[in-house]
Amino acid sequence: MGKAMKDHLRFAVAYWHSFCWPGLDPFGGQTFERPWFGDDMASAKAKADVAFEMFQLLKAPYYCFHDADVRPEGADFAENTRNLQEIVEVFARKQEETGMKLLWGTANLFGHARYMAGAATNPDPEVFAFGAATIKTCMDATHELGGENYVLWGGREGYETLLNTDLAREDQQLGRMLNLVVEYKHKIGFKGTILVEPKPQEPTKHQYDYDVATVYGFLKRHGLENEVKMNIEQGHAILAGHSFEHEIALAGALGIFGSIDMNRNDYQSGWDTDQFPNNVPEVALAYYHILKNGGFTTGGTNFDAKLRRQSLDAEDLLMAHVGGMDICARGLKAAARMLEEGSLAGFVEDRYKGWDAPEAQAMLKGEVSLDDIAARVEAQGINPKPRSGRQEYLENLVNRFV
Ligand code: GLO
Ligand code: NI
Ligand code: NI
Ligand code: NI
Repeated sequence: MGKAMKDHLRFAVAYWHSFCWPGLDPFGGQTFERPWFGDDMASAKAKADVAFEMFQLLKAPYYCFHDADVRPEGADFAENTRNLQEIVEVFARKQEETGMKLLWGTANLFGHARYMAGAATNPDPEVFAFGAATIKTCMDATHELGGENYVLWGGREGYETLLNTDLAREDQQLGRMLNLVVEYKHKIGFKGTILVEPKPQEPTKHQYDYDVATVYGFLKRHGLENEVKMNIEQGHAILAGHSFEHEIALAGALGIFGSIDMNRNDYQSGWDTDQFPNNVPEVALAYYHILKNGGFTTGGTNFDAKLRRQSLDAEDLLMAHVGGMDICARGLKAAARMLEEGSLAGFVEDRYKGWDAPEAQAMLKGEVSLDDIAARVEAQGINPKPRSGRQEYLENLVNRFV
């Protein structure tokens, strides 16, 4: 593989699940007690101390955060901005001291009640404005901290019922918001990548950024396909009825692969369970497609994973990340060995043979019509024999490398 393992994995710790998640679910409240929980500036700073201490223990090179994870909630936009700025100064100092880097920043446009009906797609233009202003502040913070990407997960951009929803209008609003983000990125000279994170449902019944294919159509519609890439999450791929590697491979094929949110939804999950990864063959297939696509350029492996409600001990948080890193390292090694061994490339080459021929190229390039093709098939007596696919052999291959 050349580079050291961790340079390929580019691990990041997610601030929200690690240091803010209190162990609640829709049926019960907080189960965790942490000394740094609290909604004032002193708690936010205590949280930053413990977060950077853990980042260093893990030797994770990166972290990621939402504004609302790291600063106390202010009474208005101006106070939010001041609070965030105070924390950005703390983070800048800590990055300097520890060598930790920011993989990406993002705005939480889903937690506060004002975003109950969405942010960019909210029917109220003042919510759109408040959301846009908040994104600006978070992009400034990300830029100041040398963030390598900026992420937009469409928190509540979706609908609860079509009967009160104007789909065309909401698509236009969402497209305008993303264009504002891209325009601002260029204005301030932010060199990082803008990433959209698809998810099919939860918290809304239907999320607009459903999956990679849907978001690609959206980007094309709004002229953004060369400006925006994807942050792909394992659990979201499963909820959309795909596999993680499907979403990664498709983004690679469309030229919009960016980064991953690593976690695990297993076959029983009906919602985003955000477990830490625990299945090496699955992880190996994901990294196989990432490596095949050239590896991470600006993205990385962000653990968007949280402790189970019963994991009361803070030590579990450290162990969960250690275990997750181990699973990813094993998956990456297996993926690299699959690529090195090379038999898959041979199978693929074999499977598509024949397309180099001039007649085949003419079909692909649109130089011949259906009439021309039919005439040639008849004249040459073309009558293809079935080709062997070796599915069973191929799908077992990964298990020989894990
Ligand atoms: C929720 C998402 C969420 C995002 C985060 C960063 O399901 O996975 O955690 O990753 O808001 O954009
Ligand atoms: Ni995520
Ligand atoms: Ni998620
Ligand atoms: Ni999450």
